[in-house]
Amino acid sequence: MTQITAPHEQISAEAFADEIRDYLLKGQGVKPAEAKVEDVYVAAATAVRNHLLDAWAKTREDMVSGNTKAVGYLSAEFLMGRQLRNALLNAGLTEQFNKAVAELGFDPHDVITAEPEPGLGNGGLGRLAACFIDSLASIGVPAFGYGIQYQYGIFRQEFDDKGRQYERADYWLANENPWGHTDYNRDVRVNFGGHVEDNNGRRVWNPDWSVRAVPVDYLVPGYESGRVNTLRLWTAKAYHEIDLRAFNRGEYYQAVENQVKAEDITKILYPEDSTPQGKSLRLQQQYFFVAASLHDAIRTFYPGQDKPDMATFPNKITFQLNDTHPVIGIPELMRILIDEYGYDWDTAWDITTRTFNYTCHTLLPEALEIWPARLIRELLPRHMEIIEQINERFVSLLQTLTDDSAKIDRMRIVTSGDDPQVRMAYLATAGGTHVNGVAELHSQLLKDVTLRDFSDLFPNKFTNVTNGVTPRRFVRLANPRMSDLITEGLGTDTWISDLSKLEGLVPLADDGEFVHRFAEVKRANKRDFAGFAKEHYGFDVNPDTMFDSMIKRLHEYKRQSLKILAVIARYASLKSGETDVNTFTPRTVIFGAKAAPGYAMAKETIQLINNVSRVINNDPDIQGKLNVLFPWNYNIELSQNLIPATELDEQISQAGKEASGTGNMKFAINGALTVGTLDGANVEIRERVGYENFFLFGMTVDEVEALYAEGYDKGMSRQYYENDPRLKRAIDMVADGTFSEGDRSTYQNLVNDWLSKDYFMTLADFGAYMDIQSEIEKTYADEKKWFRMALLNTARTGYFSSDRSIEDYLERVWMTGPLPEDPQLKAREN
Ligand code: AZC
Repeated sequence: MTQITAPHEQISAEAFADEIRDYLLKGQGVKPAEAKVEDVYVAAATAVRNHLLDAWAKTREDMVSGNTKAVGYLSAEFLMGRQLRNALLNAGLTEQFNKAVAELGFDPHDVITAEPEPGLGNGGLGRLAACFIDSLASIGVPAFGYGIQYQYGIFRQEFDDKGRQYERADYWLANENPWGHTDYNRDVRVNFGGHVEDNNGRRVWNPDWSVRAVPVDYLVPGYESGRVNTLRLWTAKAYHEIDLRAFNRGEYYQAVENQVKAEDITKILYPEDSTPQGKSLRLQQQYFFVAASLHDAIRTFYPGQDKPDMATFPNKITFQLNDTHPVIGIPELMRILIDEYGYDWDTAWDITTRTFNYTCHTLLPEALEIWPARLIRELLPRHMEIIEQINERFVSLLQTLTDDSAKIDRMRIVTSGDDPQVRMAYLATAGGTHVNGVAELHSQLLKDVTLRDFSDLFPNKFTNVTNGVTPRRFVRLANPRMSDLITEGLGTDTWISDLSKLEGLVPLADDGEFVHRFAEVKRANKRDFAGFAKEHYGFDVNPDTMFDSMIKRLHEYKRQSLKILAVIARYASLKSGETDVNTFTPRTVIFGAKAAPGYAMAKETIQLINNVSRVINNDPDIQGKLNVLFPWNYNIELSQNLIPATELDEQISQAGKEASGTGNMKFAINGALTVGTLDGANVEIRERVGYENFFLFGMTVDEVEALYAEGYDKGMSRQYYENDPRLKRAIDMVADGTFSEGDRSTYQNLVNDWLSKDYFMTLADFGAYMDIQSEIEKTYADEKKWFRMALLNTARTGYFSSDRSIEDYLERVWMTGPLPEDPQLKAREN
């Protein structure tokens, strides 16, 4: 893609300072001398936003009038992180901002950090959506991100004095939100409940209640592309705010009941990473944002038309279903086409299946959403009828393709029985054109295991798009020192929009001086992180230790417990003198992880990590050589500070469970070495960086399967405990109260699980994990070797840019045709 600099009109720092002064007065009502840093943040954000508005309008105009199919990315989560610095970078205004703010007497860093972080996502899936919309805009693809503006994002995690997690509401909208423009004039009515009637053969849905969907628009500026896309997050409002008669009777709660019911829909992000709960409200959320988005796309592409030619809809926009959360969009589009526009079933089905594609992000069966048919019928009676018909026709189709009735039964979208269930992943697979996994191994396992029957009968539906991460936020912004060094090494900064250029660093791995400077960058980043950790958490971090990080949601399959058991084992051997404190490689082990509030085992693991940290960090025998840090409330800001400082990244999930991982990509690009299993995108990272530059350990998918077949989870783990004294000692310490002030019951669930079930085979992989850690320490002792390996990780992971992922979607899934001409390029040519 053509990239040119100076995308938006360029202004001087003085002019930018004037604009900030102007917004301070007009927006905040203050002069610079009276302004608080929060005022300056709002004013500066407003100024940047205003600079993007022309390009935003132009991008929209080109999208509607152009011939390029647009992309609608439907996602219940967008984990954006703070916006200001990214907007400045992409708009080319960073320097002006720095100078202007300083001129007004403020520290640019303070202004940047005055922004609250919107946490509208749980983890990988939500962050991926945010990376993708950055890349779509940077490549210049006309696109909408569609989602929900939750009033409360992912909970704020805190730890109590026993090291237990507790959750606080994240009221991120407590103050002004200069980025989101609430567009009350473009609201959409979303209906629920009621019943369906027959009217001369036509089905008519008479809903019972409605909610007003109001869009809040966020600008998504591309990096030097001149394009500004839209992230449209819907918020729920009531049509009837207050019942005055009830109020006058003194029934204050009843008076606002409708309002509460409506606004509850977008009140809070479900804080689970995988298992669905709170079913009814969650289904309401899903339908709410998907229905609003589909209507929005129709009115955008057929402005003012009562009877649009919807056969052209799939040529105007293609909708990507980010996991199963938006899959209710399939029956909704069918309903719109049949009930609102009068199309026959076959035409409607053809349009619908050409409009949607589905990305699956999991391999855990429990994470594939399944809705009770009775719940869907209650909330969306017409949709349930349509789903039943889709199911019947699908079963008929299957009967023409196979005689295997057991297989047909397994593939039913609506299960048979007294309490039928709707399998959303199957509905998505049947109702869209393509299905993709998020890393090669994951896509293969989807075909071979999770959706095997479907891939047997519809092999062409399946494809892979390996995930990626945006180099703007996770390299250029997070790691400015390394970015400067890369630019110097390559003699250009074009790698920021074409990360494959990092390959040009490979020869520099044999340039001792360059490798030395690369190591210096890491050391400086470690010192910065030590300062950050002190300031935000009060931790004392010794930058002369190896920084070893494991940051991701807390889940048994990810195996934080493997890491903490290894730490305990190492601690025990230091205590007993088997490992010599004086020659041991000093390490700082850093965890970041939230547990779903109802996930007891995950919470117990958090408590254990915190208490291991307390005991080891305060043990004088260890002399500060081994430290465990667990900063609470892991979020995007913490990741941007920690990733550039990390030397060793832990990606140690049980093989066959992590769909892809994206943290693994961020770390490798930033020059950390990975210790990992052959799981998710680790496989591809290892292939690209070279086997010798990756610390591989543990069982493969096949070995895991073989061990299950032997009955591992029926009590075999105990053998591993009995046979490995290091493991036995570590588990015994957890059981005997070493990390619970003598209380033997605190970690009972964990210990019992390890010794009786251990479904994710932590114990079985323990030996290999300890061995690879020794090898890591040996390698680390040879600094030149380590940083040569680290540099090769950076040089060879350009593939994991989300720009590349988007290019793959364009080619394999969306097939949008040629992109519109780059407006900046055109301007320059003229
Ligand atoms: C995650 C996967 O667990 C992770 O492996 C992957 O990298 C990421 O999606 C992006 O594809 N899945 C989720 O976050 N799932 C949910 C429901 O949050």
